[in-house]
Amino acid sequence: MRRTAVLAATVAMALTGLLASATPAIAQPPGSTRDDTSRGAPRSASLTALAPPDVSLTNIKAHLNQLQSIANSNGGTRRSTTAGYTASVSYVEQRLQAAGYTTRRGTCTPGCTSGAGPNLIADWPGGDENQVIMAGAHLDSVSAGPGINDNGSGSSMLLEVALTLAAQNPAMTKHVRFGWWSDEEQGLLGSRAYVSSLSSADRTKIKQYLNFDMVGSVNGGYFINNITTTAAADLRAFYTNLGLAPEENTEGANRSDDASFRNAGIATSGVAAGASATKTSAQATKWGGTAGRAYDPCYHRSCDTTANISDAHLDRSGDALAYAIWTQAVGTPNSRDFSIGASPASGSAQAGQSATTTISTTTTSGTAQTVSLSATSGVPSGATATFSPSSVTSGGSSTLTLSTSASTPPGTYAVTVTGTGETTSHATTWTLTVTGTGGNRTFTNDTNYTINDLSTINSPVTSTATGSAVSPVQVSVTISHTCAEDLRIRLRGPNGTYYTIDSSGGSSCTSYGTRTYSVPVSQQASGTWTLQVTDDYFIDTGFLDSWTITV
Ligand code: DTR
Ligand code: ZN
Ligand code: ZN
Repeated sequence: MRRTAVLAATVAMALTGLLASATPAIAQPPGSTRDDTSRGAPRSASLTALAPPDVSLTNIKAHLNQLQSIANSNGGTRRSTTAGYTASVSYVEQRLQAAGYTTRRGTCTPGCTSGAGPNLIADWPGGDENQVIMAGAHLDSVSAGPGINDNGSGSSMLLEVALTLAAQNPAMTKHVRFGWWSDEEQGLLGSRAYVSSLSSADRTKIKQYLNFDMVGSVNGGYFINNITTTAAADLRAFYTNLGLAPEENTEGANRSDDASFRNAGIATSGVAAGASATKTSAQATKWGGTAGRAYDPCYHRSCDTTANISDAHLDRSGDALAYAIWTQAVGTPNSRDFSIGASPASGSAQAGQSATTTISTTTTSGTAQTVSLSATSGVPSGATATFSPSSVTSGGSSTLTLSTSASTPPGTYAVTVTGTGETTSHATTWTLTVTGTGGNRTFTNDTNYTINDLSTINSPVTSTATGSAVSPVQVSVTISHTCAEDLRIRLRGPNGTYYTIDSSGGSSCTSYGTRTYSVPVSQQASGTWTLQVTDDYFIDTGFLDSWTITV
């Protein structure tokens, strides 16, 4: 099937009637509109909607043929640890790059099979980077065969959807990312490595992950993962509107890469046509095919070749993904809009103390609007978030103070700050690390510094303690010097403030030895603390042996 021309409709509601296409490709669920108000942030009323495209089956099959010939020239397999796998990565990567994608190879570590090739990640530039919609497929096969249905089908379909998005280049509201996973057949290892490589803030930005594994089974069915959830809503609506009565993917539950994302708290769904389980007679009645036979009789076998594909299932899976992406991430950006950000983007506080960041807003289109600020998720227990002021005119900024309590559990928290404006709302993430009171907060410089007459030495230590210094800080100094009264000792904090902790002068000399000081301070704990020792008088000399500070 070829792609149809891009349809632009000025009013979203008009789409339903327009799309009475002869092919099953552009199905519009009954009563749906292009406005996703029901799923989250409201959009402006005057959207120019763009029809989801009919993804080319011919092109998907051309990619499948490429993967088949890659297997043929590499011992009949595309297993993650083989040249057939890396050649598959190169093929997909090269097509994506030519289309304008930003691609990245992600090393399959930690936890992957030794020698496994990389994951491939592709970002389509544009859309709100804080709202990432992801789709993925594993690109590796088992060693027994070329893996054309499992999972050349999902990989090729995903590639063609990505290329169609690039060719159409529509305005994007959300950011779209695609992933081709390594080492799935060894235990979902590539996708797990990818998810664990993300910071918690970046994980939080992924609002949904859709998985495509075995989407062209010759005797297939129409299965959707987590079919009753919000993440499945568009895929389900697409198949339901074709009258295909999709079912839950029970056979594939927790057996593909969506599990890696779901385990990290990300909403997931996906499409599958089935593996080695048997088609029931009820399914054969409603979907066609042969009851009592496996969905894919060549599952994990050498006969999983280009002959082992159902075109109808393959075709519909691509159109279903395009439908989901276009519904959720394509549209004309709001004509009156703002953006929001946190600077710094991360901070830390010891339990019981507070941290601050500046939340700034910018008018990105149209006139400025009132934006009220709130911390909508991620605030740790025992902590409170306060905005000063609590509402700004876009262009303005506010100070967010997060006050923790002694009972706040140590950990890293992705605090979502939502700005609710007049036409729309946007969120940003501030990553807050709460440290326990018990971590290492004591640092020592053991280097000897010779103290000459009428001169000054500086001995630094680097503190890695987080949050504010606990006042008074404790300082212990060991000096070998025959006249402590000669010495003036100062402590310099990371922010440059000097504290005099011992003054010179006196009528007689005592030897210094080890002395301790409690120094009231008001500044951060981390950074360079410097002990400065000045010898103000002649005759006696010595050396600074070591000093220790507890912040
Ligand atoms: N990821 C498949 C695992 C799997 C098993 N049954 C199903 C059903 C539908 C989709 C996937 C699966 C594999 O790679 O072997
Ligand atoms: Zn698979
Ligand atoms: Zn498999």
